[in-house]
Amino acid sequence: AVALSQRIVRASMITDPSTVTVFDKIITKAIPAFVVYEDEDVLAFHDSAPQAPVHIVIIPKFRDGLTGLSTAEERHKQILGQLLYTASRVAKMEDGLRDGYRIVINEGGWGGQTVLHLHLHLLGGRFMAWPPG
Ligand code: D5M
Repeated sequence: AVALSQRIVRASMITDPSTVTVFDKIITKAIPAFVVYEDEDVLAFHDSAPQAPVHIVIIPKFRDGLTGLSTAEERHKQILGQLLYTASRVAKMEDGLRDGYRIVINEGGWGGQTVLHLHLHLLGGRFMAWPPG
């Protein structure tokens, strides 16, 4: 019951998809982040509320309507591939992920999404239980 109420609180944090999110501020360096990888298209940085010993967020630098996975369109196929490929590359750089890791995309209220800018979670450094919470 506690977990469900937390989820509902998280779901209610989702607001207007046209708004600037905290990730825009990280992209423009208006707020600091521990960046582990960056190129023209994607940015990877430490999650500020880590759920595992290694917890990295990977985002497209240009949101282009991708508030989440549910708004993906044909034109997004390349960036979607780049995000997963980046996860694979970043995972290789992280000692704590040598024994495996988990990729998560939280989508929508019941998926536990709080930031309306598509992002992958790269988690590891401990055994990742299944099913997830
Ligand atoms: O994941 C959104 C994630 O974004 C959540 O795990 C916290 C993280 N977050 C939020 N603000 C920051 C800053 N400023 N730096 C680093 N990480 C941040 P979701 O899947 O939408 O719940």
